[in-house]
Amino acid sequence: MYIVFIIGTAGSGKSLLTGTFGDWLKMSKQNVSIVNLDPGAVTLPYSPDVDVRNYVNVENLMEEYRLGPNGALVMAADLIADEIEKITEEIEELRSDIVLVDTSGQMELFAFRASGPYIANELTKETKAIVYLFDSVFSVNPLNYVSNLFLSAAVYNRFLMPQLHLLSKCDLLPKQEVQKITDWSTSQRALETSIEQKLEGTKRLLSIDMMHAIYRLGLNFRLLPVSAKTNEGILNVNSALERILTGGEKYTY
Ligand SMILES: Nc1nc2c(ncn2[C@@H]2O[C@H](COP(=O)(O)OP(=O)(O)O)[C@@H](O)[C@H]2O)c(=O)[nH]1
Ligand SMILES: [Mg+2]
Repeated sequence: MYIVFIIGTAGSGKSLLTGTFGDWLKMSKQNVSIVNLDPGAVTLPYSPDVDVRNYVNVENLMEEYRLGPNGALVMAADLIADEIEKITEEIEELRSDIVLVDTSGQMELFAFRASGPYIANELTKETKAIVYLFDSVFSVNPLNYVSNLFLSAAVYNRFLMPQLHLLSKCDLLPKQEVQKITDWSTSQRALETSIEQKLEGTKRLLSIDMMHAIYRLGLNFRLLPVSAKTNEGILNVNSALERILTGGEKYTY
């Protein structure tokens, strides 16, 4: 069994990609299950096989502890850790070959609290990977793009799992814009040129410095464009994931 955590900033398309990719894997005759780890999800674009909302209820927490929605979400994120054995049992009973895990809408609840990496590590002892989403529309600006690179590096440092980086919602940008952003991910020169064209003043200096730091630290990597609306790029995403998880084999024979 392989476990894939989908992570990205709020609204970057985690839930929809979880659903779309799950459907795509099913159509490819792969034995896939979906886990919802977002206690704050109101509606989901898929029906989860395991749902953390059956274990923690944000509305009850708000009432019981007189918390606002944010406080309750933080508390819920930590309470999931106490239920990890039961959730793991539920996942193992599914006997799937690949499990997609949709994480909290607000990324920091999963990535930047103690409970997130604990949950990720304890959730079965199977082989795991992270899919990190760069929102296309947000990433058009080179300063946003480099900022997001640092965020993805922070996620990597927190989980220390193989990480695949996707440019999500690529259907929302013209083809040449998508190409430009993916070029930034493989060519420092391309990124530098765009920073010089699009930014000035402090933003330009900051972006250049951050870009140099990224290349010095080896944090750069290839971004794969994907759309959960049109399915564009899904095949590439799957091939890259297979390479990471299985060395290029299918999950289910
Ligand atoms: N056009 C387009 N919209 C998307 C795509 N993926 C997600 N969305 C929309 O973006 C919004 C946020 O998506 P969601 O999956 O809930 O993001 P999450 O907060 O990361 O789980 C929703 O309105 C989705 O319908 C995509 O690939 N293309
Ligand atoms: Mg979501």
